[in-house]
Amino acid sequence: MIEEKVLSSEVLMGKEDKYGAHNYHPLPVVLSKGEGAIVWDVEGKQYYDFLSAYSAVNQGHCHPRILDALKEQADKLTLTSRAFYNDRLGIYEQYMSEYFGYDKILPINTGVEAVETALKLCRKWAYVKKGVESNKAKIIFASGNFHGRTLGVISASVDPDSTTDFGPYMPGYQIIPYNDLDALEEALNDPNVAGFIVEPIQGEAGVFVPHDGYLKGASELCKKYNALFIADEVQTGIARTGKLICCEHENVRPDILVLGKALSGGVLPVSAVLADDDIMLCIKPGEHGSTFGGNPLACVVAMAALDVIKDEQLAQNAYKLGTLFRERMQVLVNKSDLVTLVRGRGLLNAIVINDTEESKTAWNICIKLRDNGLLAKPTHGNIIRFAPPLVMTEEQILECCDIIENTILNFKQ
Ligand code: IF1
Repeated sequence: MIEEKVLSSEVLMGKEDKYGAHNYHPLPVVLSKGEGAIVWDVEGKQYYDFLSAYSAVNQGHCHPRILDALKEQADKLTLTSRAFYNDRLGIYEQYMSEYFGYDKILPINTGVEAVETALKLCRKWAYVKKGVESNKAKIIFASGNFHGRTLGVISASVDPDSTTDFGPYMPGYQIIPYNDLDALEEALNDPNVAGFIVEPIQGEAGVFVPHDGYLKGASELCKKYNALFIADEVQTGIARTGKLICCEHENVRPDILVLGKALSGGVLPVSAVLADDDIMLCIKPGEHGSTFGGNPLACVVAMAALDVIKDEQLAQNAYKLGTLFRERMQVLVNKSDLVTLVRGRGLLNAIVINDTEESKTAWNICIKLRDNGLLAKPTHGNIIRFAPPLVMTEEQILECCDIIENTILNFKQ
């Protein structure tokens, strides 16, 4: 056990550099405490968290109701494996079925595991129900997607950082342009197509919001061609965009719904795939699973996390504060040559910096934002994503708008 004396940010970053894989390039800040929308570094400086662990702490850091649920269950039973039943899973499954309006849930752990589960379920449905010839099932993806880091999903990526030197790739995939219903209809016109998976807003790609009607159109085209519409709501779900799930903005009900991240309020990995019986029951006992999937700890944490979403009306808050935030950012766009546009829904937003993807401008702006007490990080080069916890108050979001505006207006390379 390493002695618990307080180590400086420099020492701790040095340890990560020396002993940790170099698969990240974090902003140079070392966090040690979080509460609500605020985090503190090891030197005690406080920041507004405008990334929310990529939308995993929608309920705010260390939400007391979620932690209480975790602590109470941790003293009883944490993991049984699915070799046996446990006294939390059935209750959780009913809770999720009623909360999201699907017959069944397949509980899993990380977002990418849930995406992989959805892809397997979609293929299984294609063979068992649609009658696609064995090993001929095709799944359509949107270019610019981010569904996680496994070989199964990077095989659908067009981002060289995700794909270079990780081949060979998964067969049976087709990648079409995002936000293009003609391209989708052309791809769907193939009897081997099992389904289409899409992020209702492409988060990592730079918070790309598709045109109004895209999700509705995509869902209707999938129905027309007897293919499954799969929504990857790992990042856009759980109230992040101002609705419980982002598809609700267009009254779309995905055939398969994929959830993760804030499903646990950022307390531990909990993800889920939801579908109705005619799809979900295509997978039989022994055909899919995971050691931790549906563990009692995850069940109670997720129910508490979703209770918080509902009881604190976080979707409504995200909708209201997101509108306010984009209005303030639009003022900044009009004032500053450095920011060319703002886009997003609810509290999933981004600004585009007026420089090349390869430039360090967005990164350097995030360093200044850090110095001014707000943590954010560029996604793809010149785009800065702003995704604070949904528990923010109006006063806090206005203070953060001031921080962003002052940083941008006083920014010098
Ligand atoms: C990292 C990105 C965001 C996701 C969507 C599935 C997953 C993710 C729409 C997989 C995960 C995370 C992964 C994390 C950073 C973050 C991320 F920058 F990588 F792309 F949010 F945009 N579907 N996104 O956004 O979920 O397996 O990670 O639980 O890899 O650093 P996971």
